[in-house]
Amino acid sequence: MKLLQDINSPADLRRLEIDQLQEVADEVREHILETMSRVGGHTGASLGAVELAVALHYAFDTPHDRLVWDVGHQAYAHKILTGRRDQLPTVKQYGGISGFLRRDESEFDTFGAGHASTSLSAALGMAIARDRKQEDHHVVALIGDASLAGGMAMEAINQAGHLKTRLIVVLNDNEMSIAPAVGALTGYLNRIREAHGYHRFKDEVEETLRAIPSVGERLHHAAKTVKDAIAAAVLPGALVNELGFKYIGYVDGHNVKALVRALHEAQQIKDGPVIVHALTTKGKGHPAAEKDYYKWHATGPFDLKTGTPIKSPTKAPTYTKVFGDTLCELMAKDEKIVALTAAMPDGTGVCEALEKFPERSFDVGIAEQHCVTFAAGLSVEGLKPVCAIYSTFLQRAFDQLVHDVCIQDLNVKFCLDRGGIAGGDGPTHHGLLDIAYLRGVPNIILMAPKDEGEMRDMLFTMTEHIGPAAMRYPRGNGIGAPLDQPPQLLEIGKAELLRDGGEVAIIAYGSMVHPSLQAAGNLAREGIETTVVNARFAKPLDNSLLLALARTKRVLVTVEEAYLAGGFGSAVMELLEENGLQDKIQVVRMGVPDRIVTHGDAKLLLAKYGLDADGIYTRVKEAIEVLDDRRAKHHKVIA
Ligand SMILES: Cc1ncc(C[n+]2csc(CCOP(=O)(O)OP(=O)(O)O)c2C)c(N)n1
Repeated sequence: MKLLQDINSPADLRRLEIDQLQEVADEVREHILETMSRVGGHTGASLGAVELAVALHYAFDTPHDRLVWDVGHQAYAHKILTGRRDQLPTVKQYGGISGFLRRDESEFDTFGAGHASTSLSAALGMAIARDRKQEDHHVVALIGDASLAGGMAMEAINQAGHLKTRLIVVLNDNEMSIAPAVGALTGYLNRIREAHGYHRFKDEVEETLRAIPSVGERLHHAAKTVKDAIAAAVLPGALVNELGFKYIGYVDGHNVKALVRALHEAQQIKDGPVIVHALTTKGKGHPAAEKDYYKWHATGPFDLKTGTPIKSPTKAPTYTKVFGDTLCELMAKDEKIVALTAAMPDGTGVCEALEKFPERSFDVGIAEQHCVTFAAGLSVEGLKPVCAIYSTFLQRAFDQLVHDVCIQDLNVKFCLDRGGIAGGDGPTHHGLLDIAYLRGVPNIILMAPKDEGEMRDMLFTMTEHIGPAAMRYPRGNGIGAPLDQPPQLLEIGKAELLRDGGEVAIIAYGSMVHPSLQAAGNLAREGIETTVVNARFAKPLDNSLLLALARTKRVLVTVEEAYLAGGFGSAVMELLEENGLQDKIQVVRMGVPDRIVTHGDAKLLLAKYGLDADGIYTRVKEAIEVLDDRRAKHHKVIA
């Protein structure tokens, strides 16, 4: 690290000569590669945006000029250049720096991110605010080609073009989402890339014509009209100009000098928005990453030389994998099932269905809202769409879920991966709200399996049920449940009594069932019996079992990997209140309190909120102590 060691802020970078920037970029790339090989992270995405980060911080007076990153997963170089170089090894870890952008982490993170396609709207808002306050800084948004196709980004382009606001959009075009980018916009951007040949041809023709003595200039002029017609057909002007954007491009996104030049050019455009189109390669700088950039979007630790992943010992399959396999198993038997993902084929396990059943599997791109209403359309015509969307990303499509699916009681299934604490990805990616945001919607049924084996049963049950249904399951590995039985049909709204006895009943939902059983086992070893129920459904609840327990036990402990407000425990309390039992029984609700949960190892975070066997054990013991105290006081009074 010759230059980088002295760069502690973009101001240091800006003191360098432009000719030194490529060296800085190389050092940044090396630092990212070396660090990611040890700790893992969004390696490929960040390697592709190194020169962009260097050029942006060089050409703009950040943080005075506002730089807004879309998603933020590709911003490691930005972090390195803005004072977080030495903290990079802590990325995504508890107490370390975020894997995305956070306003409270750095003044250079002008807008928090994690979900895609937000940067243009936020940047446009900042630009309008600047104009209102009569200030004079630049506002720059950097967005990937897949995120540009997201609905919000399109809506922002529409407004920016209409308002003619001074705004600079830098397009980081690598032809990739996490998976290969899909959709018509991708085709359009490809056409621009393909126009590379046209650019060269155009320059060559111009030179040749000019070179003809005496008539050269005239011929050149005549050819211009023809050339413009070709340009309008091939180049981005047709779309971009009509939407009110100026276009600069395309630029080699790994040539810092060329990028700086293009950004300086963009700074001159004061009368409206401009788009700088940079072509980049995901995973740039590591042969393995450049070759297999799909897998390298994000990585775990890897061998720095070969790029081979350093694998942890094999564990039980992930919920995602079991979901993907079971979905294919069911699709083979039921031709009406359609598999849908919104740009997360691998993340959700839908990749297998896309391969095996390409005619009825769809990756709709970063378009969760569209995905849900598209599914509603499919279901109106008698198909059974299964939307596999992370819990956190389904938040985007809440109105579609209510307005298009549930009000019409349509047969759409929602499979919510990462339902619970997502771990290193942090606050923007935890799926802690789905129970609360889904529970109040009429017609939908909600379920969560206790393990990956029961997940198979639930997926089958959902596809057989007529009407909207959602299943949530956690990130990561299952518990090693047997997977060899054909999926069984479950009775809707029926819980499973796993253990009976004592004065306390633990009612656990989904991922919390096994820790509850462990806690009950530990209590039993001390001679304390507890009842454990696998709730299976948050809606409808198993009213008869829950009410019977409320009448016979002294304490109900509800446990869920979700926000307490509006969650599963709230549903149980509502049931008790509706049946006049609220004063009859003590309820202890365990879950995540009303605060933002940071990033870090999921196990550690769960333990922090008492959502593991030890935490449940402790809460039950506390509840029993309260009971004993009360009993002792009661006896004293009687004596
Ligand atoms: C609303 C939403 N859906 C899905 C994702 C998951 N996701 C993170 S990065 C990414 C791909 C982004 O592609 P692009 O914008 O082209 O950037 P690149 O990674 O190629 O640099 C996706 C789908 C997300 N962050 N937000």
